[in-house]
Amino acid sequence: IKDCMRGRIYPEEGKVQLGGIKEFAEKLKNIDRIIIVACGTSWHAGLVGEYLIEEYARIPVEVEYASEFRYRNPIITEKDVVIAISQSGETADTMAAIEMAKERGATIFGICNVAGASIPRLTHAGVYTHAGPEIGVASTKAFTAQVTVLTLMAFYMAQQKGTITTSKLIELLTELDHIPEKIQVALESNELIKEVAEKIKDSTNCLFLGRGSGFPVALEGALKLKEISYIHAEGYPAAEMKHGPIALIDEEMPVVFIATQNSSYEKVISNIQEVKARKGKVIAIVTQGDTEVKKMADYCIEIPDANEAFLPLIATIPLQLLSYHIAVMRGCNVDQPRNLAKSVTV
Ligand code: F1P
Repeated sequence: IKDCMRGRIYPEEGKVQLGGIKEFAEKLKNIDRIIIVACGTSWHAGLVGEYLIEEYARIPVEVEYASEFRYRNPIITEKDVVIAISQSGETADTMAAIEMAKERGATIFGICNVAGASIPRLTHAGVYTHAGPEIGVASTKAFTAQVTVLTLMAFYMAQQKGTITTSKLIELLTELDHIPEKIQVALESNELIKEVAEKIKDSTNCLFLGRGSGFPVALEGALKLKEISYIHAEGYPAAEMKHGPIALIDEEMPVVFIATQNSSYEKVISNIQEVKARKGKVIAIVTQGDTEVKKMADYCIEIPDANEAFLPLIATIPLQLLSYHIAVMRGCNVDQPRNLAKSVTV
């Protein structure tokens, strides 16, 4: 967290420095809009970025699948900043989206793993995650690192625009500084997660539901399960459940809820009730010490309490572990899933 390339946080002073984009500090005060382009897991990180940038820097954000955006004729101006996110730095769709936005005058920032890849060469500025290459094909630590960089970017932009007070930044940066310890605590649920995996490993479908910053976490949980265990899984905003997916719920359907004690807690509880009323199996990621969700859920996995801004950094970890254990139990190769390439270059 402290050592993203040329980036540093000063919790005591309430200050963020991001060397990689510092030449654009002035421009950031006057931009109209940010467009985030990415694919797969990186796109989910982009959705977390949207939540954070809009919440703290008050800049409108659009998050686009690069694979779709590149073939549209989008309206882009010189006052737009495009943030391209890619673990490999080689994804062809993301590169094509950057080239198109650049031709139309946008400023391009990149969030990639390391220098030397193709995408950083196409951008005007950027921040490296330095997470190291993923050993497996499916992105895991890359997601955490991308979200960390986006968090720093959101706070940096808020600082530049004056949309956040120093005391609020001190509070947020102090908490951010302790997120690695909270992730460590989340990892301690590994044995329990293995037990849950055993119970649902033979399912053919699985739903993941969350609200607010928990929604991209739900999408990412579903994608990991699909990618490495080949179970059909869908992520939805919890409130969308009643607009379709609810028809699928019966005793055979595990539903994973991001049900931590954040702004949408009460609403998520009522979504859980709706699933239980239809005999769905509920697995809930809850805040340590929770009692309400525990009364209803079949399995609860606790994570430490955190500001909603940092929820994706912590809540994604148990979902990655859940997919991992299910995949291993089903005899799947977690590092080399069928049909998936590490860099999608065509
Ligand atoms: C995007 C991505 C990954 C996914 C898989 C295929 O890659 O969709 O999120 O796990 O490896 O590619 P990238 O642009 O982030 O390298």
